[in-house]
Parts: sequence; structure tokens; C-alpha cells
Amino acid sequence: MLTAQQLEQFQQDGHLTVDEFFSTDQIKSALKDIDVWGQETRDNLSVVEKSWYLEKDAGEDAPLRKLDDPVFQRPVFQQLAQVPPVKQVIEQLIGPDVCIFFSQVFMKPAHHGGPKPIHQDNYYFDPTDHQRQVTLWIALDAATTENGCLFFANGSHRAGVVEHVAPVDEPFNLQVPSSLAQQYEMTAAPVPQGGISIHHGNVFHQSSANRSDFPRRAVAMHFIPQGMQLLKPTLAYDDDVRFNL
Ligand SMILES: O=C(O)CCC(=O)C(=O)O
Repeated sequence: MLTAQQLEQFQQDGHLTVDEFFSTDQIKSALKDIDVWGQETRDNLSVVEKSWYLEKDAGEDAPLRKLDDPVFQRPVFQQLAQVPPVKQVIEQLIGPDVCIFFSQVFMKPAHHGGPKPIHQDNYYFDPTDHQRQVTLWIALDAATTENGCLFFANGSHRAGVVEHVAPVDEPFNLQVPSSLAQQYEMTAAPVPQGGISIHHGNVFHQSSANRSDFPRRAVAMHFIPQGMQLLKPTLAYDDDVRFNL
């Protein structure tokens, strides 16, 4: 359960870090599964999928940068989502009867993982109530400023969602226009392995490139109340599939 102080910090900053949330064994199982699933996925990508799922400008052997829907597809990630404190914490933030409508594994291989520019998740998802979408981001490796941790503009969740833009060759890479993005001070949010970062759907955030000798892998689970619709999501999410907690 989150303490009153943690809840207040989330309300104030739009995000919160909690260390030691998952056990070493739970994290190890997830990493093992990513190796197997990642290899299978990489071997079967179409040409179009390669442009979405592989690191850019990394040649023939470009590594995978993400995997979609681990919670819908892989029992190991369903088990992570079902650890009782997950439901307790998410319900403290957005109320009862919650579900995961989308999840993603984000990978930043050593020296390869590129940055993710500043964005707001609610621009992607557009749930009917922007105040009741949160993301649980689980550090499968320790996330540091060297290997690509998240950065947040503290308090930016209190403003609304702004129009995003995307590079012509990367329509999936929606981001806050740089003229606006540069007005925000971004604060690093390192997370130890097994810890979590929880963020509000409106908060401006980004992740840096991995310049280290170590990978940075994380899984993000995106929550809303059961029954809530996504009005005009900018990418295709399967609205018929939900994982209720
Ligand atoms: O892990 C990353 O690099 C980006 C994660 C992110 O933007 C998110 O979970 O909303």
C-alpha cells in the first residue's frame, strides 16, 4: 500500500518511485521470458514491423526495442500483474475495478537503446477520463541516468494534453513539439532493479539513450477503470481485450 506521503507526492509530481516492489525471482523469470519471446518475435518480423520494433540505424543485426502486450500474451507477465500489491496500489490511485488495456516491454540494449522523446501517454491512449489512467513501469534492470532511465517534468500532469508531432519515418514516435518540450525541466527518476515508477497519463516524460555497458529493460502496464473507453487513440489498441485485476 502507498503511504499518505507517497500519495501526496504522486499528486504533486505526477509520478512516484517505489523501490523493492518485486522479488529477484519474479524479475529473473520475466527477463528469461523476454529472451525467449524476443528471439521468436525478432525472427518473425515483417519488413514494416522491423521499422517499428527494431532500433533505428543499427544495421542488419539491429536489436529489438520493444515487445507489445506482454500481459495479454505471456503468463509470466500476467503473474507480475497479479501480485496483490499491484491492484492495491493502482486502486489507491484511480479507484476500484481496474484493468490493463495495454502493456509493453521497453528494451534499451547496451550502447544501442535510443532515447524516447518527451510525450504524454494520454495523447496516445485518450481515455474518457484522463485523471484515471496510470502506468506502472517495472525496472527489470536497474534504470540509471547512464543506461536510459525515465525523466519527468514534475507537476506537468496538472495541465491538459497537448498536440504531439512525429517524424515522417517514425509515425509511432509521437512527441511534444521541441519548442514546447524545451520549456520543461526534466528530472531523472532512477529505479533499482525490481522497483517501480508509477506515472499519471498526463505527465510529460521521456527516457534517455543507453550509453552504458548494461541493458535497460522495463515493462510498462497501462491501467484504467474497467469499462472505460479509449476515445480517439492515436495508435491501434485492441479495445476488446482487457486484463481485469
Ligand atoms: O521505458 C521507456 O523508455 C519509455 C517508457 C514510457 O514512456 C512509458 O512507460 O510511458
